Amino acid sequence: MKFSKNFLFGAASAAYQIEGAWNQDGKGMSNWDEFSKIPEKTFQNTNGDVAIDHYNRYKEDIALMAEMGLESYRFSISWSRIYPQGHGEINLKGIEFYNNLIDECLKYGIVPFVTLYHWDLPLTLEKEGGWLNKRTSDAFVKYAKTCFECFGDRVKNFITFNETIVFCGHGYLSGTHPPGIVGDIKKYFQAIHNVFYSHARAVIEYKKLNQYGEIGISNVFSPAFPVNNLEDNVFAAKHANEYGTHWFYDPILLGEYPEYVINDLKRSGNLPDWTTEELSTLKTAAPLNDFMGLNYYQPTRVEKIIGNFEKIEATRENSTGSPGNPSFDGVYRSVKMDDKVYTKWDWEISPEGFLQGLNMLKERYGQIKLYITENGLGDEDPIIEGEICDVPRINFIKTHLKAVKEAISNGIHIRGYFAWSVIDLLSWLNGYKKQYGFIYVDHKNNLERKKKMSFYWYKFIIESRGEQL
Ligand code: BGP
Repeated sequence: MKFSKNFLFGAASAAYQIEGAWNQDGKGMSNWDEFSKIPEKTFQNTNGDVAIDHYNRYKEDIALMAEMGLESYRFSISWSRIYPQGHGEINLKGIEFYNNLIDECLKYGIVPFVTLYHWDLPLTLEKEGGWLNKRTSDAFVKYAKTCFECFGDRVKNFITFNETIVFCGHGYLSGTHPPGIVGDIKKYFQAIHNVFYSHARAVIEYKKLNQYGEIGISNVFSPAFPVNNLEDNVFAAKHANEYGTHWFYDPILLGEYPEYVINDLKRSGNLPDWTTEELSTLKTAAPLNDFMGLNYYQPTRVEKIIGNFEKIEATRENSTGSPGNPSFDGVYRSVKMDDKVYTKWDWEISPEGFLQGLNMLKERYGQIKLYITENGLGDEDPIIEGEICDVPRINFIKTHLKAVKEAISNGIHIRGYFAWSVIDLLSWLNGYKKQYGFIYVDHKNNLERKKKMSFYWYKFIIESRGEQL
């Protein structure tokens, strides 16, 4: 089977991780511009001040993407380039940059797939309470409308938010992303709700403009499975899916939060402070949502915690997605299993879990349009005689694309696949050491770009529409 002509083969990035130029052309400070400078917050104190300087080298990068035959490029807009203070004055230089970037994509027939919020919040807004302040929602809607109005003639695919569970979880539970708050469950749920309300409002505004494009959101997709069939562990997996999946998918796709979690939050006093207007806005927006973006890296294997649960202090090292942590409510823990395969950063490699999870989604939400908006292998790529031989990445993407193929033949509606990442970039908590790209960036040699083995492989897969996977 070949992937149909409608299926988009893409690759992704995010502004803070590639652009650099943190204070160029009128850009305001973002929360990450500040947070990454706090000693020990990031791996070897790396930050995105320069990143891979994509802001100044985008033409070269897009030309490489075109050479690879990329059909779509998912990138994010840095809010503080458009509104340096979050709201207020617009920065025309910021608009100009993204206009140029979009036009450069279109020059080669690359479909721009635009994320509005990939974690870099204007610092002024963070200081005013960030996602806990409902005025941030107003500012987001204004920013989103500006992007629709300025870019929507050429951009037909918008993603509002990237991975709400990650920036809220890291921001309010583990404290390893801005605003660096630790263990505040109430704030965690409040921030999530404010984000989803903002998403819903942006979707409604987008549809009013009749731009005949599509809008959705990208969520982490990490389906939970019990480590064995013991009743306790089966329960743990159900609990984990309610909190980690349904809480994030139901409000978008069904327009309401899952009862199971609501009941728990009522008991524990952690229910967000929401209004009936906000809840009805979620309901109104749900059917207007065009697609769901899934960021899949690994499943979660869980077991129930029996007896007392020892809280472990969150550190950068134990907050980077590897198993071993207890859930915030002490109900279950994620487990590294002997019979599974893991990356160097202890992320499980499981195309089977991907397929199984996709079937679970279909069961709960029916036929929805999906894009895989992130999937890829973080590795330290071997360099042999000057060539970047990232064979493990080829195998990773190959097996996951095969799972996508199988899912499509099972009637799951997947319209595109975006590898993370198009080019090596800054990992939020793992610096430049953890590589994901098809294109290598030489940090010892003026950030020179070099094609990896996977570059040629992906080019071939796109050309042959995955027939030989
Ligand atoms: C996702 C983010 C990306 C990217 C990716 C890889 O959660 O949306 O921005 O960072 O994960 O993560 P890491 O760099 O931690 O391996």
